[in-house]
Amino acid sequence: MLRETGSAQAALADASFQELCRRAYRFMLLARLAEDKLASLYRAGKIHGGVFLGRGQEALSVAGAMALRPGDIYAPLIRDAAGRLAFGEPLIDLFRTYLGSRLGPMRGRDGNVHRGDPRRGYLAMISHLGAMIAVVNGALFARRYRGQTGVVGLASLGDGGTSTGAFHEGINQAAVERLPLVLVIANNQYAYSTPTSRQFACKDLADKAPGYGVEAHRVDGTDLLACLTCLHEAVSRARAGGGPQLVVAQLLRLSGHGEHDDGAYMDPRLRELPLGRDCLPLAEKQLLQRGYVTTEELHRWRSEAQQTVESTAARVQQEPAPDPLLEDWCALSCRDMAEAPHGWESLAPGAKPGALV
Ligand SMILES: Cc1ncc(C[n+]2csc(CCOP(=O)(O)OP(=O)(O)O)c2C)c(N)n1
Repeated sequence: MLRETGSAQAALADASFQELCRRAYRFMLLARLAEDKLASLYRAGKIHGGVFLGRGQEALSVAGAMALRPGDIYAPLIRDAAGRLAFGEPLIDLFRTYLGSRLGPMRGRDGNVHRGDPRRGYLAMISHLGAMIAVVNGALFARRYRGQTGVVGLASLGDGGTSTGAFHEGINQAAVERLPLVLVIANNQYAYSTPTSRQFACKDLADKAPGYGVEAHRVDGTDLLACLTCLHEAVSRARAGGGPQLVVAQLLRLSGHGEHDDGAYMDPRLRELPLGRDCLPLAEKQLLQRGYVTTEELHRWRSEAQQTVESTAARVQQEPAPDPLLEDWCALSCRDMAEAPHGWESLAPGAKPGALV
């Protein structure tokens, strides 16, 4: 069955919906300002790996994470900085990973986004292209075998990811096993430089859902209020035993694939369509129109978020890089990642990381 997201906040009481919108907007804003800062650090040659941004996808990203509860499973992708923050990741982890700080969750060994906190159900991504669906399924099976109920797993995906075998296997398995999986597809019109016309032949990606026997939801990914409502609905249905839910959002990637890519292949006419709108100013307009915020609050929030971003970036730039002589070189997989206290503040510079294993 296909569900269109119509009336906002139908399932949510008005006061709590207002609070949800306000919080969601602040995470979107913080993510946008932080990513703008990362882009400028990249241009200044301060970041050695690639930089992959979620500009234009913050509303969808934040809505997915905010629909979850503690104990749920969250598998974000490269465009989910906003969702990661909303799921509880400290802002400093974003900067520490990109800037290669030894105090970061990956101890400076990953240059961009493969971080997580598995003990909290926050999974580190393997690959962008559908690989995380099976991992979320596995985590949901584990909860089921332990007798834990009411847990939902949310996996993020791009339109390109839906063309892979991993997508087919993952969604099919979730459907057959009626796992509480919410699969959120950000159809941002390109998979790197490949347009959707070269990616799939169905009219809409939501059309794939009935073939697998799962419920689909379509949403305008530029509209924060619609995203919050839709994701709340999808997560609630999965939690209530409705089986996997496929959410398909229409939006546009507002940057290149990464900051190394100018996106010159993108059709400029897409920016003129509703899906080409920037969700951040649109959210501001919506919140003001509904009387959920005042102009003064918006100004204050922006300046506070900018200060937080600047001070975090400055602090991380002073932190040590990994020392090859001290590293245990467990690549990206080691017991520390799953078992050490969140963040690596506890690991004093000079201490041997392997000591925690
Ligand atoms: C198995 C695999 N093949 C190729 C890549 C390189 N790659 C990373 S992202 C990407 C495009 C993904 O497009 P889409 O799923 O639409 O997500 P978007 O980047 O648009 O958010 C590619 C080809 C990869 N990470 N993994």
